[in-house]
Amino acid sequence: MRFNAQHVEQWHQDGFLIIEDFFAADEVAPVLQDFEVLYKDAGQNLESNPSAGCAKVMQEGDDVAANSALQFKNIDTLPYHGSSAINLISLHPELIALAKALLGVPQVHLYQSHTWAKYTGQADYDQEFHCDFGNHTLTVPSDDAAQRSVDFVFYLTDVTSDQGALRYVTKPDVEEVLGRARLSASTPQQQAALMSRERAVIVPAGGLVAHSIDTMHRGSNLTEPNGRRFSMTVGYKAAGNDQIGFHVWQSAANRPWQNVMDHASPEQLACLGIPLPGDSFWSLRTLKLTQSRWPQWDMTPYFAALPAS
Ligand SMILES: O=C(O)CCC(=O)C(=O)O
Ligand SMILES: [Fe+2]
Repeated sequence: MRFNAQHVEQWHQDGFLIIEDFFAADEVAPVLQDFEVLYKDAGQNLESNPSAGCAKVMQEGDDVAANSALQFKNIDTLPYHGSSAINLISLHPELIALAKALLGVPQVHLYQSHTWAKYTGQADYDQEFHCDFGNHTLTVPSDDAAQRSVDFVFYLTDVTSDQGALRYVTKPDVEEVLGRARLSASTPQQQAALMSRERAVIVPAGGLVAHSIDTMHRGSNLTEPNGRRFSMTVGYKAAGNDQIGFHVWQSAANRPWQNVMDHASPEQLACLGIPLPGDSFWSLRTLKLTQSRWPQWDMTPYFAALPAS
C-alpha cells in the first residue's frame, strides 16, 4: 500500500493530500518517454521566438482568451497514442485503491484522464484561485465527500516552485481567511487573502497530489528558463454517481482504445464502465460480439464466468 489512514484523514481535513513518491522511478520512466514522443514538437515552436524559454507574463490589456488557449495547449485525453504505460497509469491499482479509500466507497469510476505539457514562455500559466466544480458538475460539490470526487494530479518531471507548482490553500485556512468555507473568491481582496496562505505542490517526478472539486487552488507560471512541466490529471468518482462528469469515453470510438483494452485487468476496465466477469450483461452473444470488436483483448475471465446454460 502506498498510503495509510493518516493520508485519508488529511485529505478529508485539508482537502489536499501530497504523496511525494507515489509512483516509482520505473513507473515514471516509460510514461515520460511517451510524453517525449507525444510532445516532441510542442516546446520547439518557441524557438522562432527571440525570447524563447523565457517566462511569458500577462500584461494589463493582453488578450486573456488567447493566453487561455495557449495555457491549455498540449492536453491529450485517454486513450493515448502511446505505450501501455501511459494508457494504464491513470488506472494503476494503487490509484484505484487510494480513490476508493478517500471516497470511502467500494467501486469507483474514472471520469477524467488527461495529459498536460507546460513550457516556460508558451503561456502565462498563472491563474486565480478557483475550485474545479464548475466543469465537473451542473450543481455544486456535495456535502458528502463520497458524492464528490477525487482529483489526482501527478507529475512526470520534477516540479519546483518556478516550474508551475500548483498553489493551494487548505480548507481550514480558506475558512479562516475568507470567514467560512467558500467555493469562489471573486474580489482582489479575497484573492490576496488566499495568497497569504498558499502552499505549493513541490514534488519530484512520481509525486502525486489528491484534492477534489471543492478545493481552492491555482495554476502558477513557469519562470525557470527553458522549464517544462509534464503532468496527468486523473479524476475518480463513486461508481453510479451521475452528477459528476468530464470526459465521455464512449464518444471517442475511433480513438486507440486497444491500447487500454488489450492490457487492462477486469478491475481496471470496470472503472471505465465495462462490467466485471460474471455480470449479467455478459451473455454468449455480448461476449462474442465484444471479442470481435477487440480481438486482442484477453476475455478469458469473462467467458469463464459465464454460467453454464
Ligand atoms: O496545472 C495546474 O497546476 C493547475 C491548473 C488548474 O487548476 C486548472 O486549470 O483548473
Ligand atoms: Fe483547477
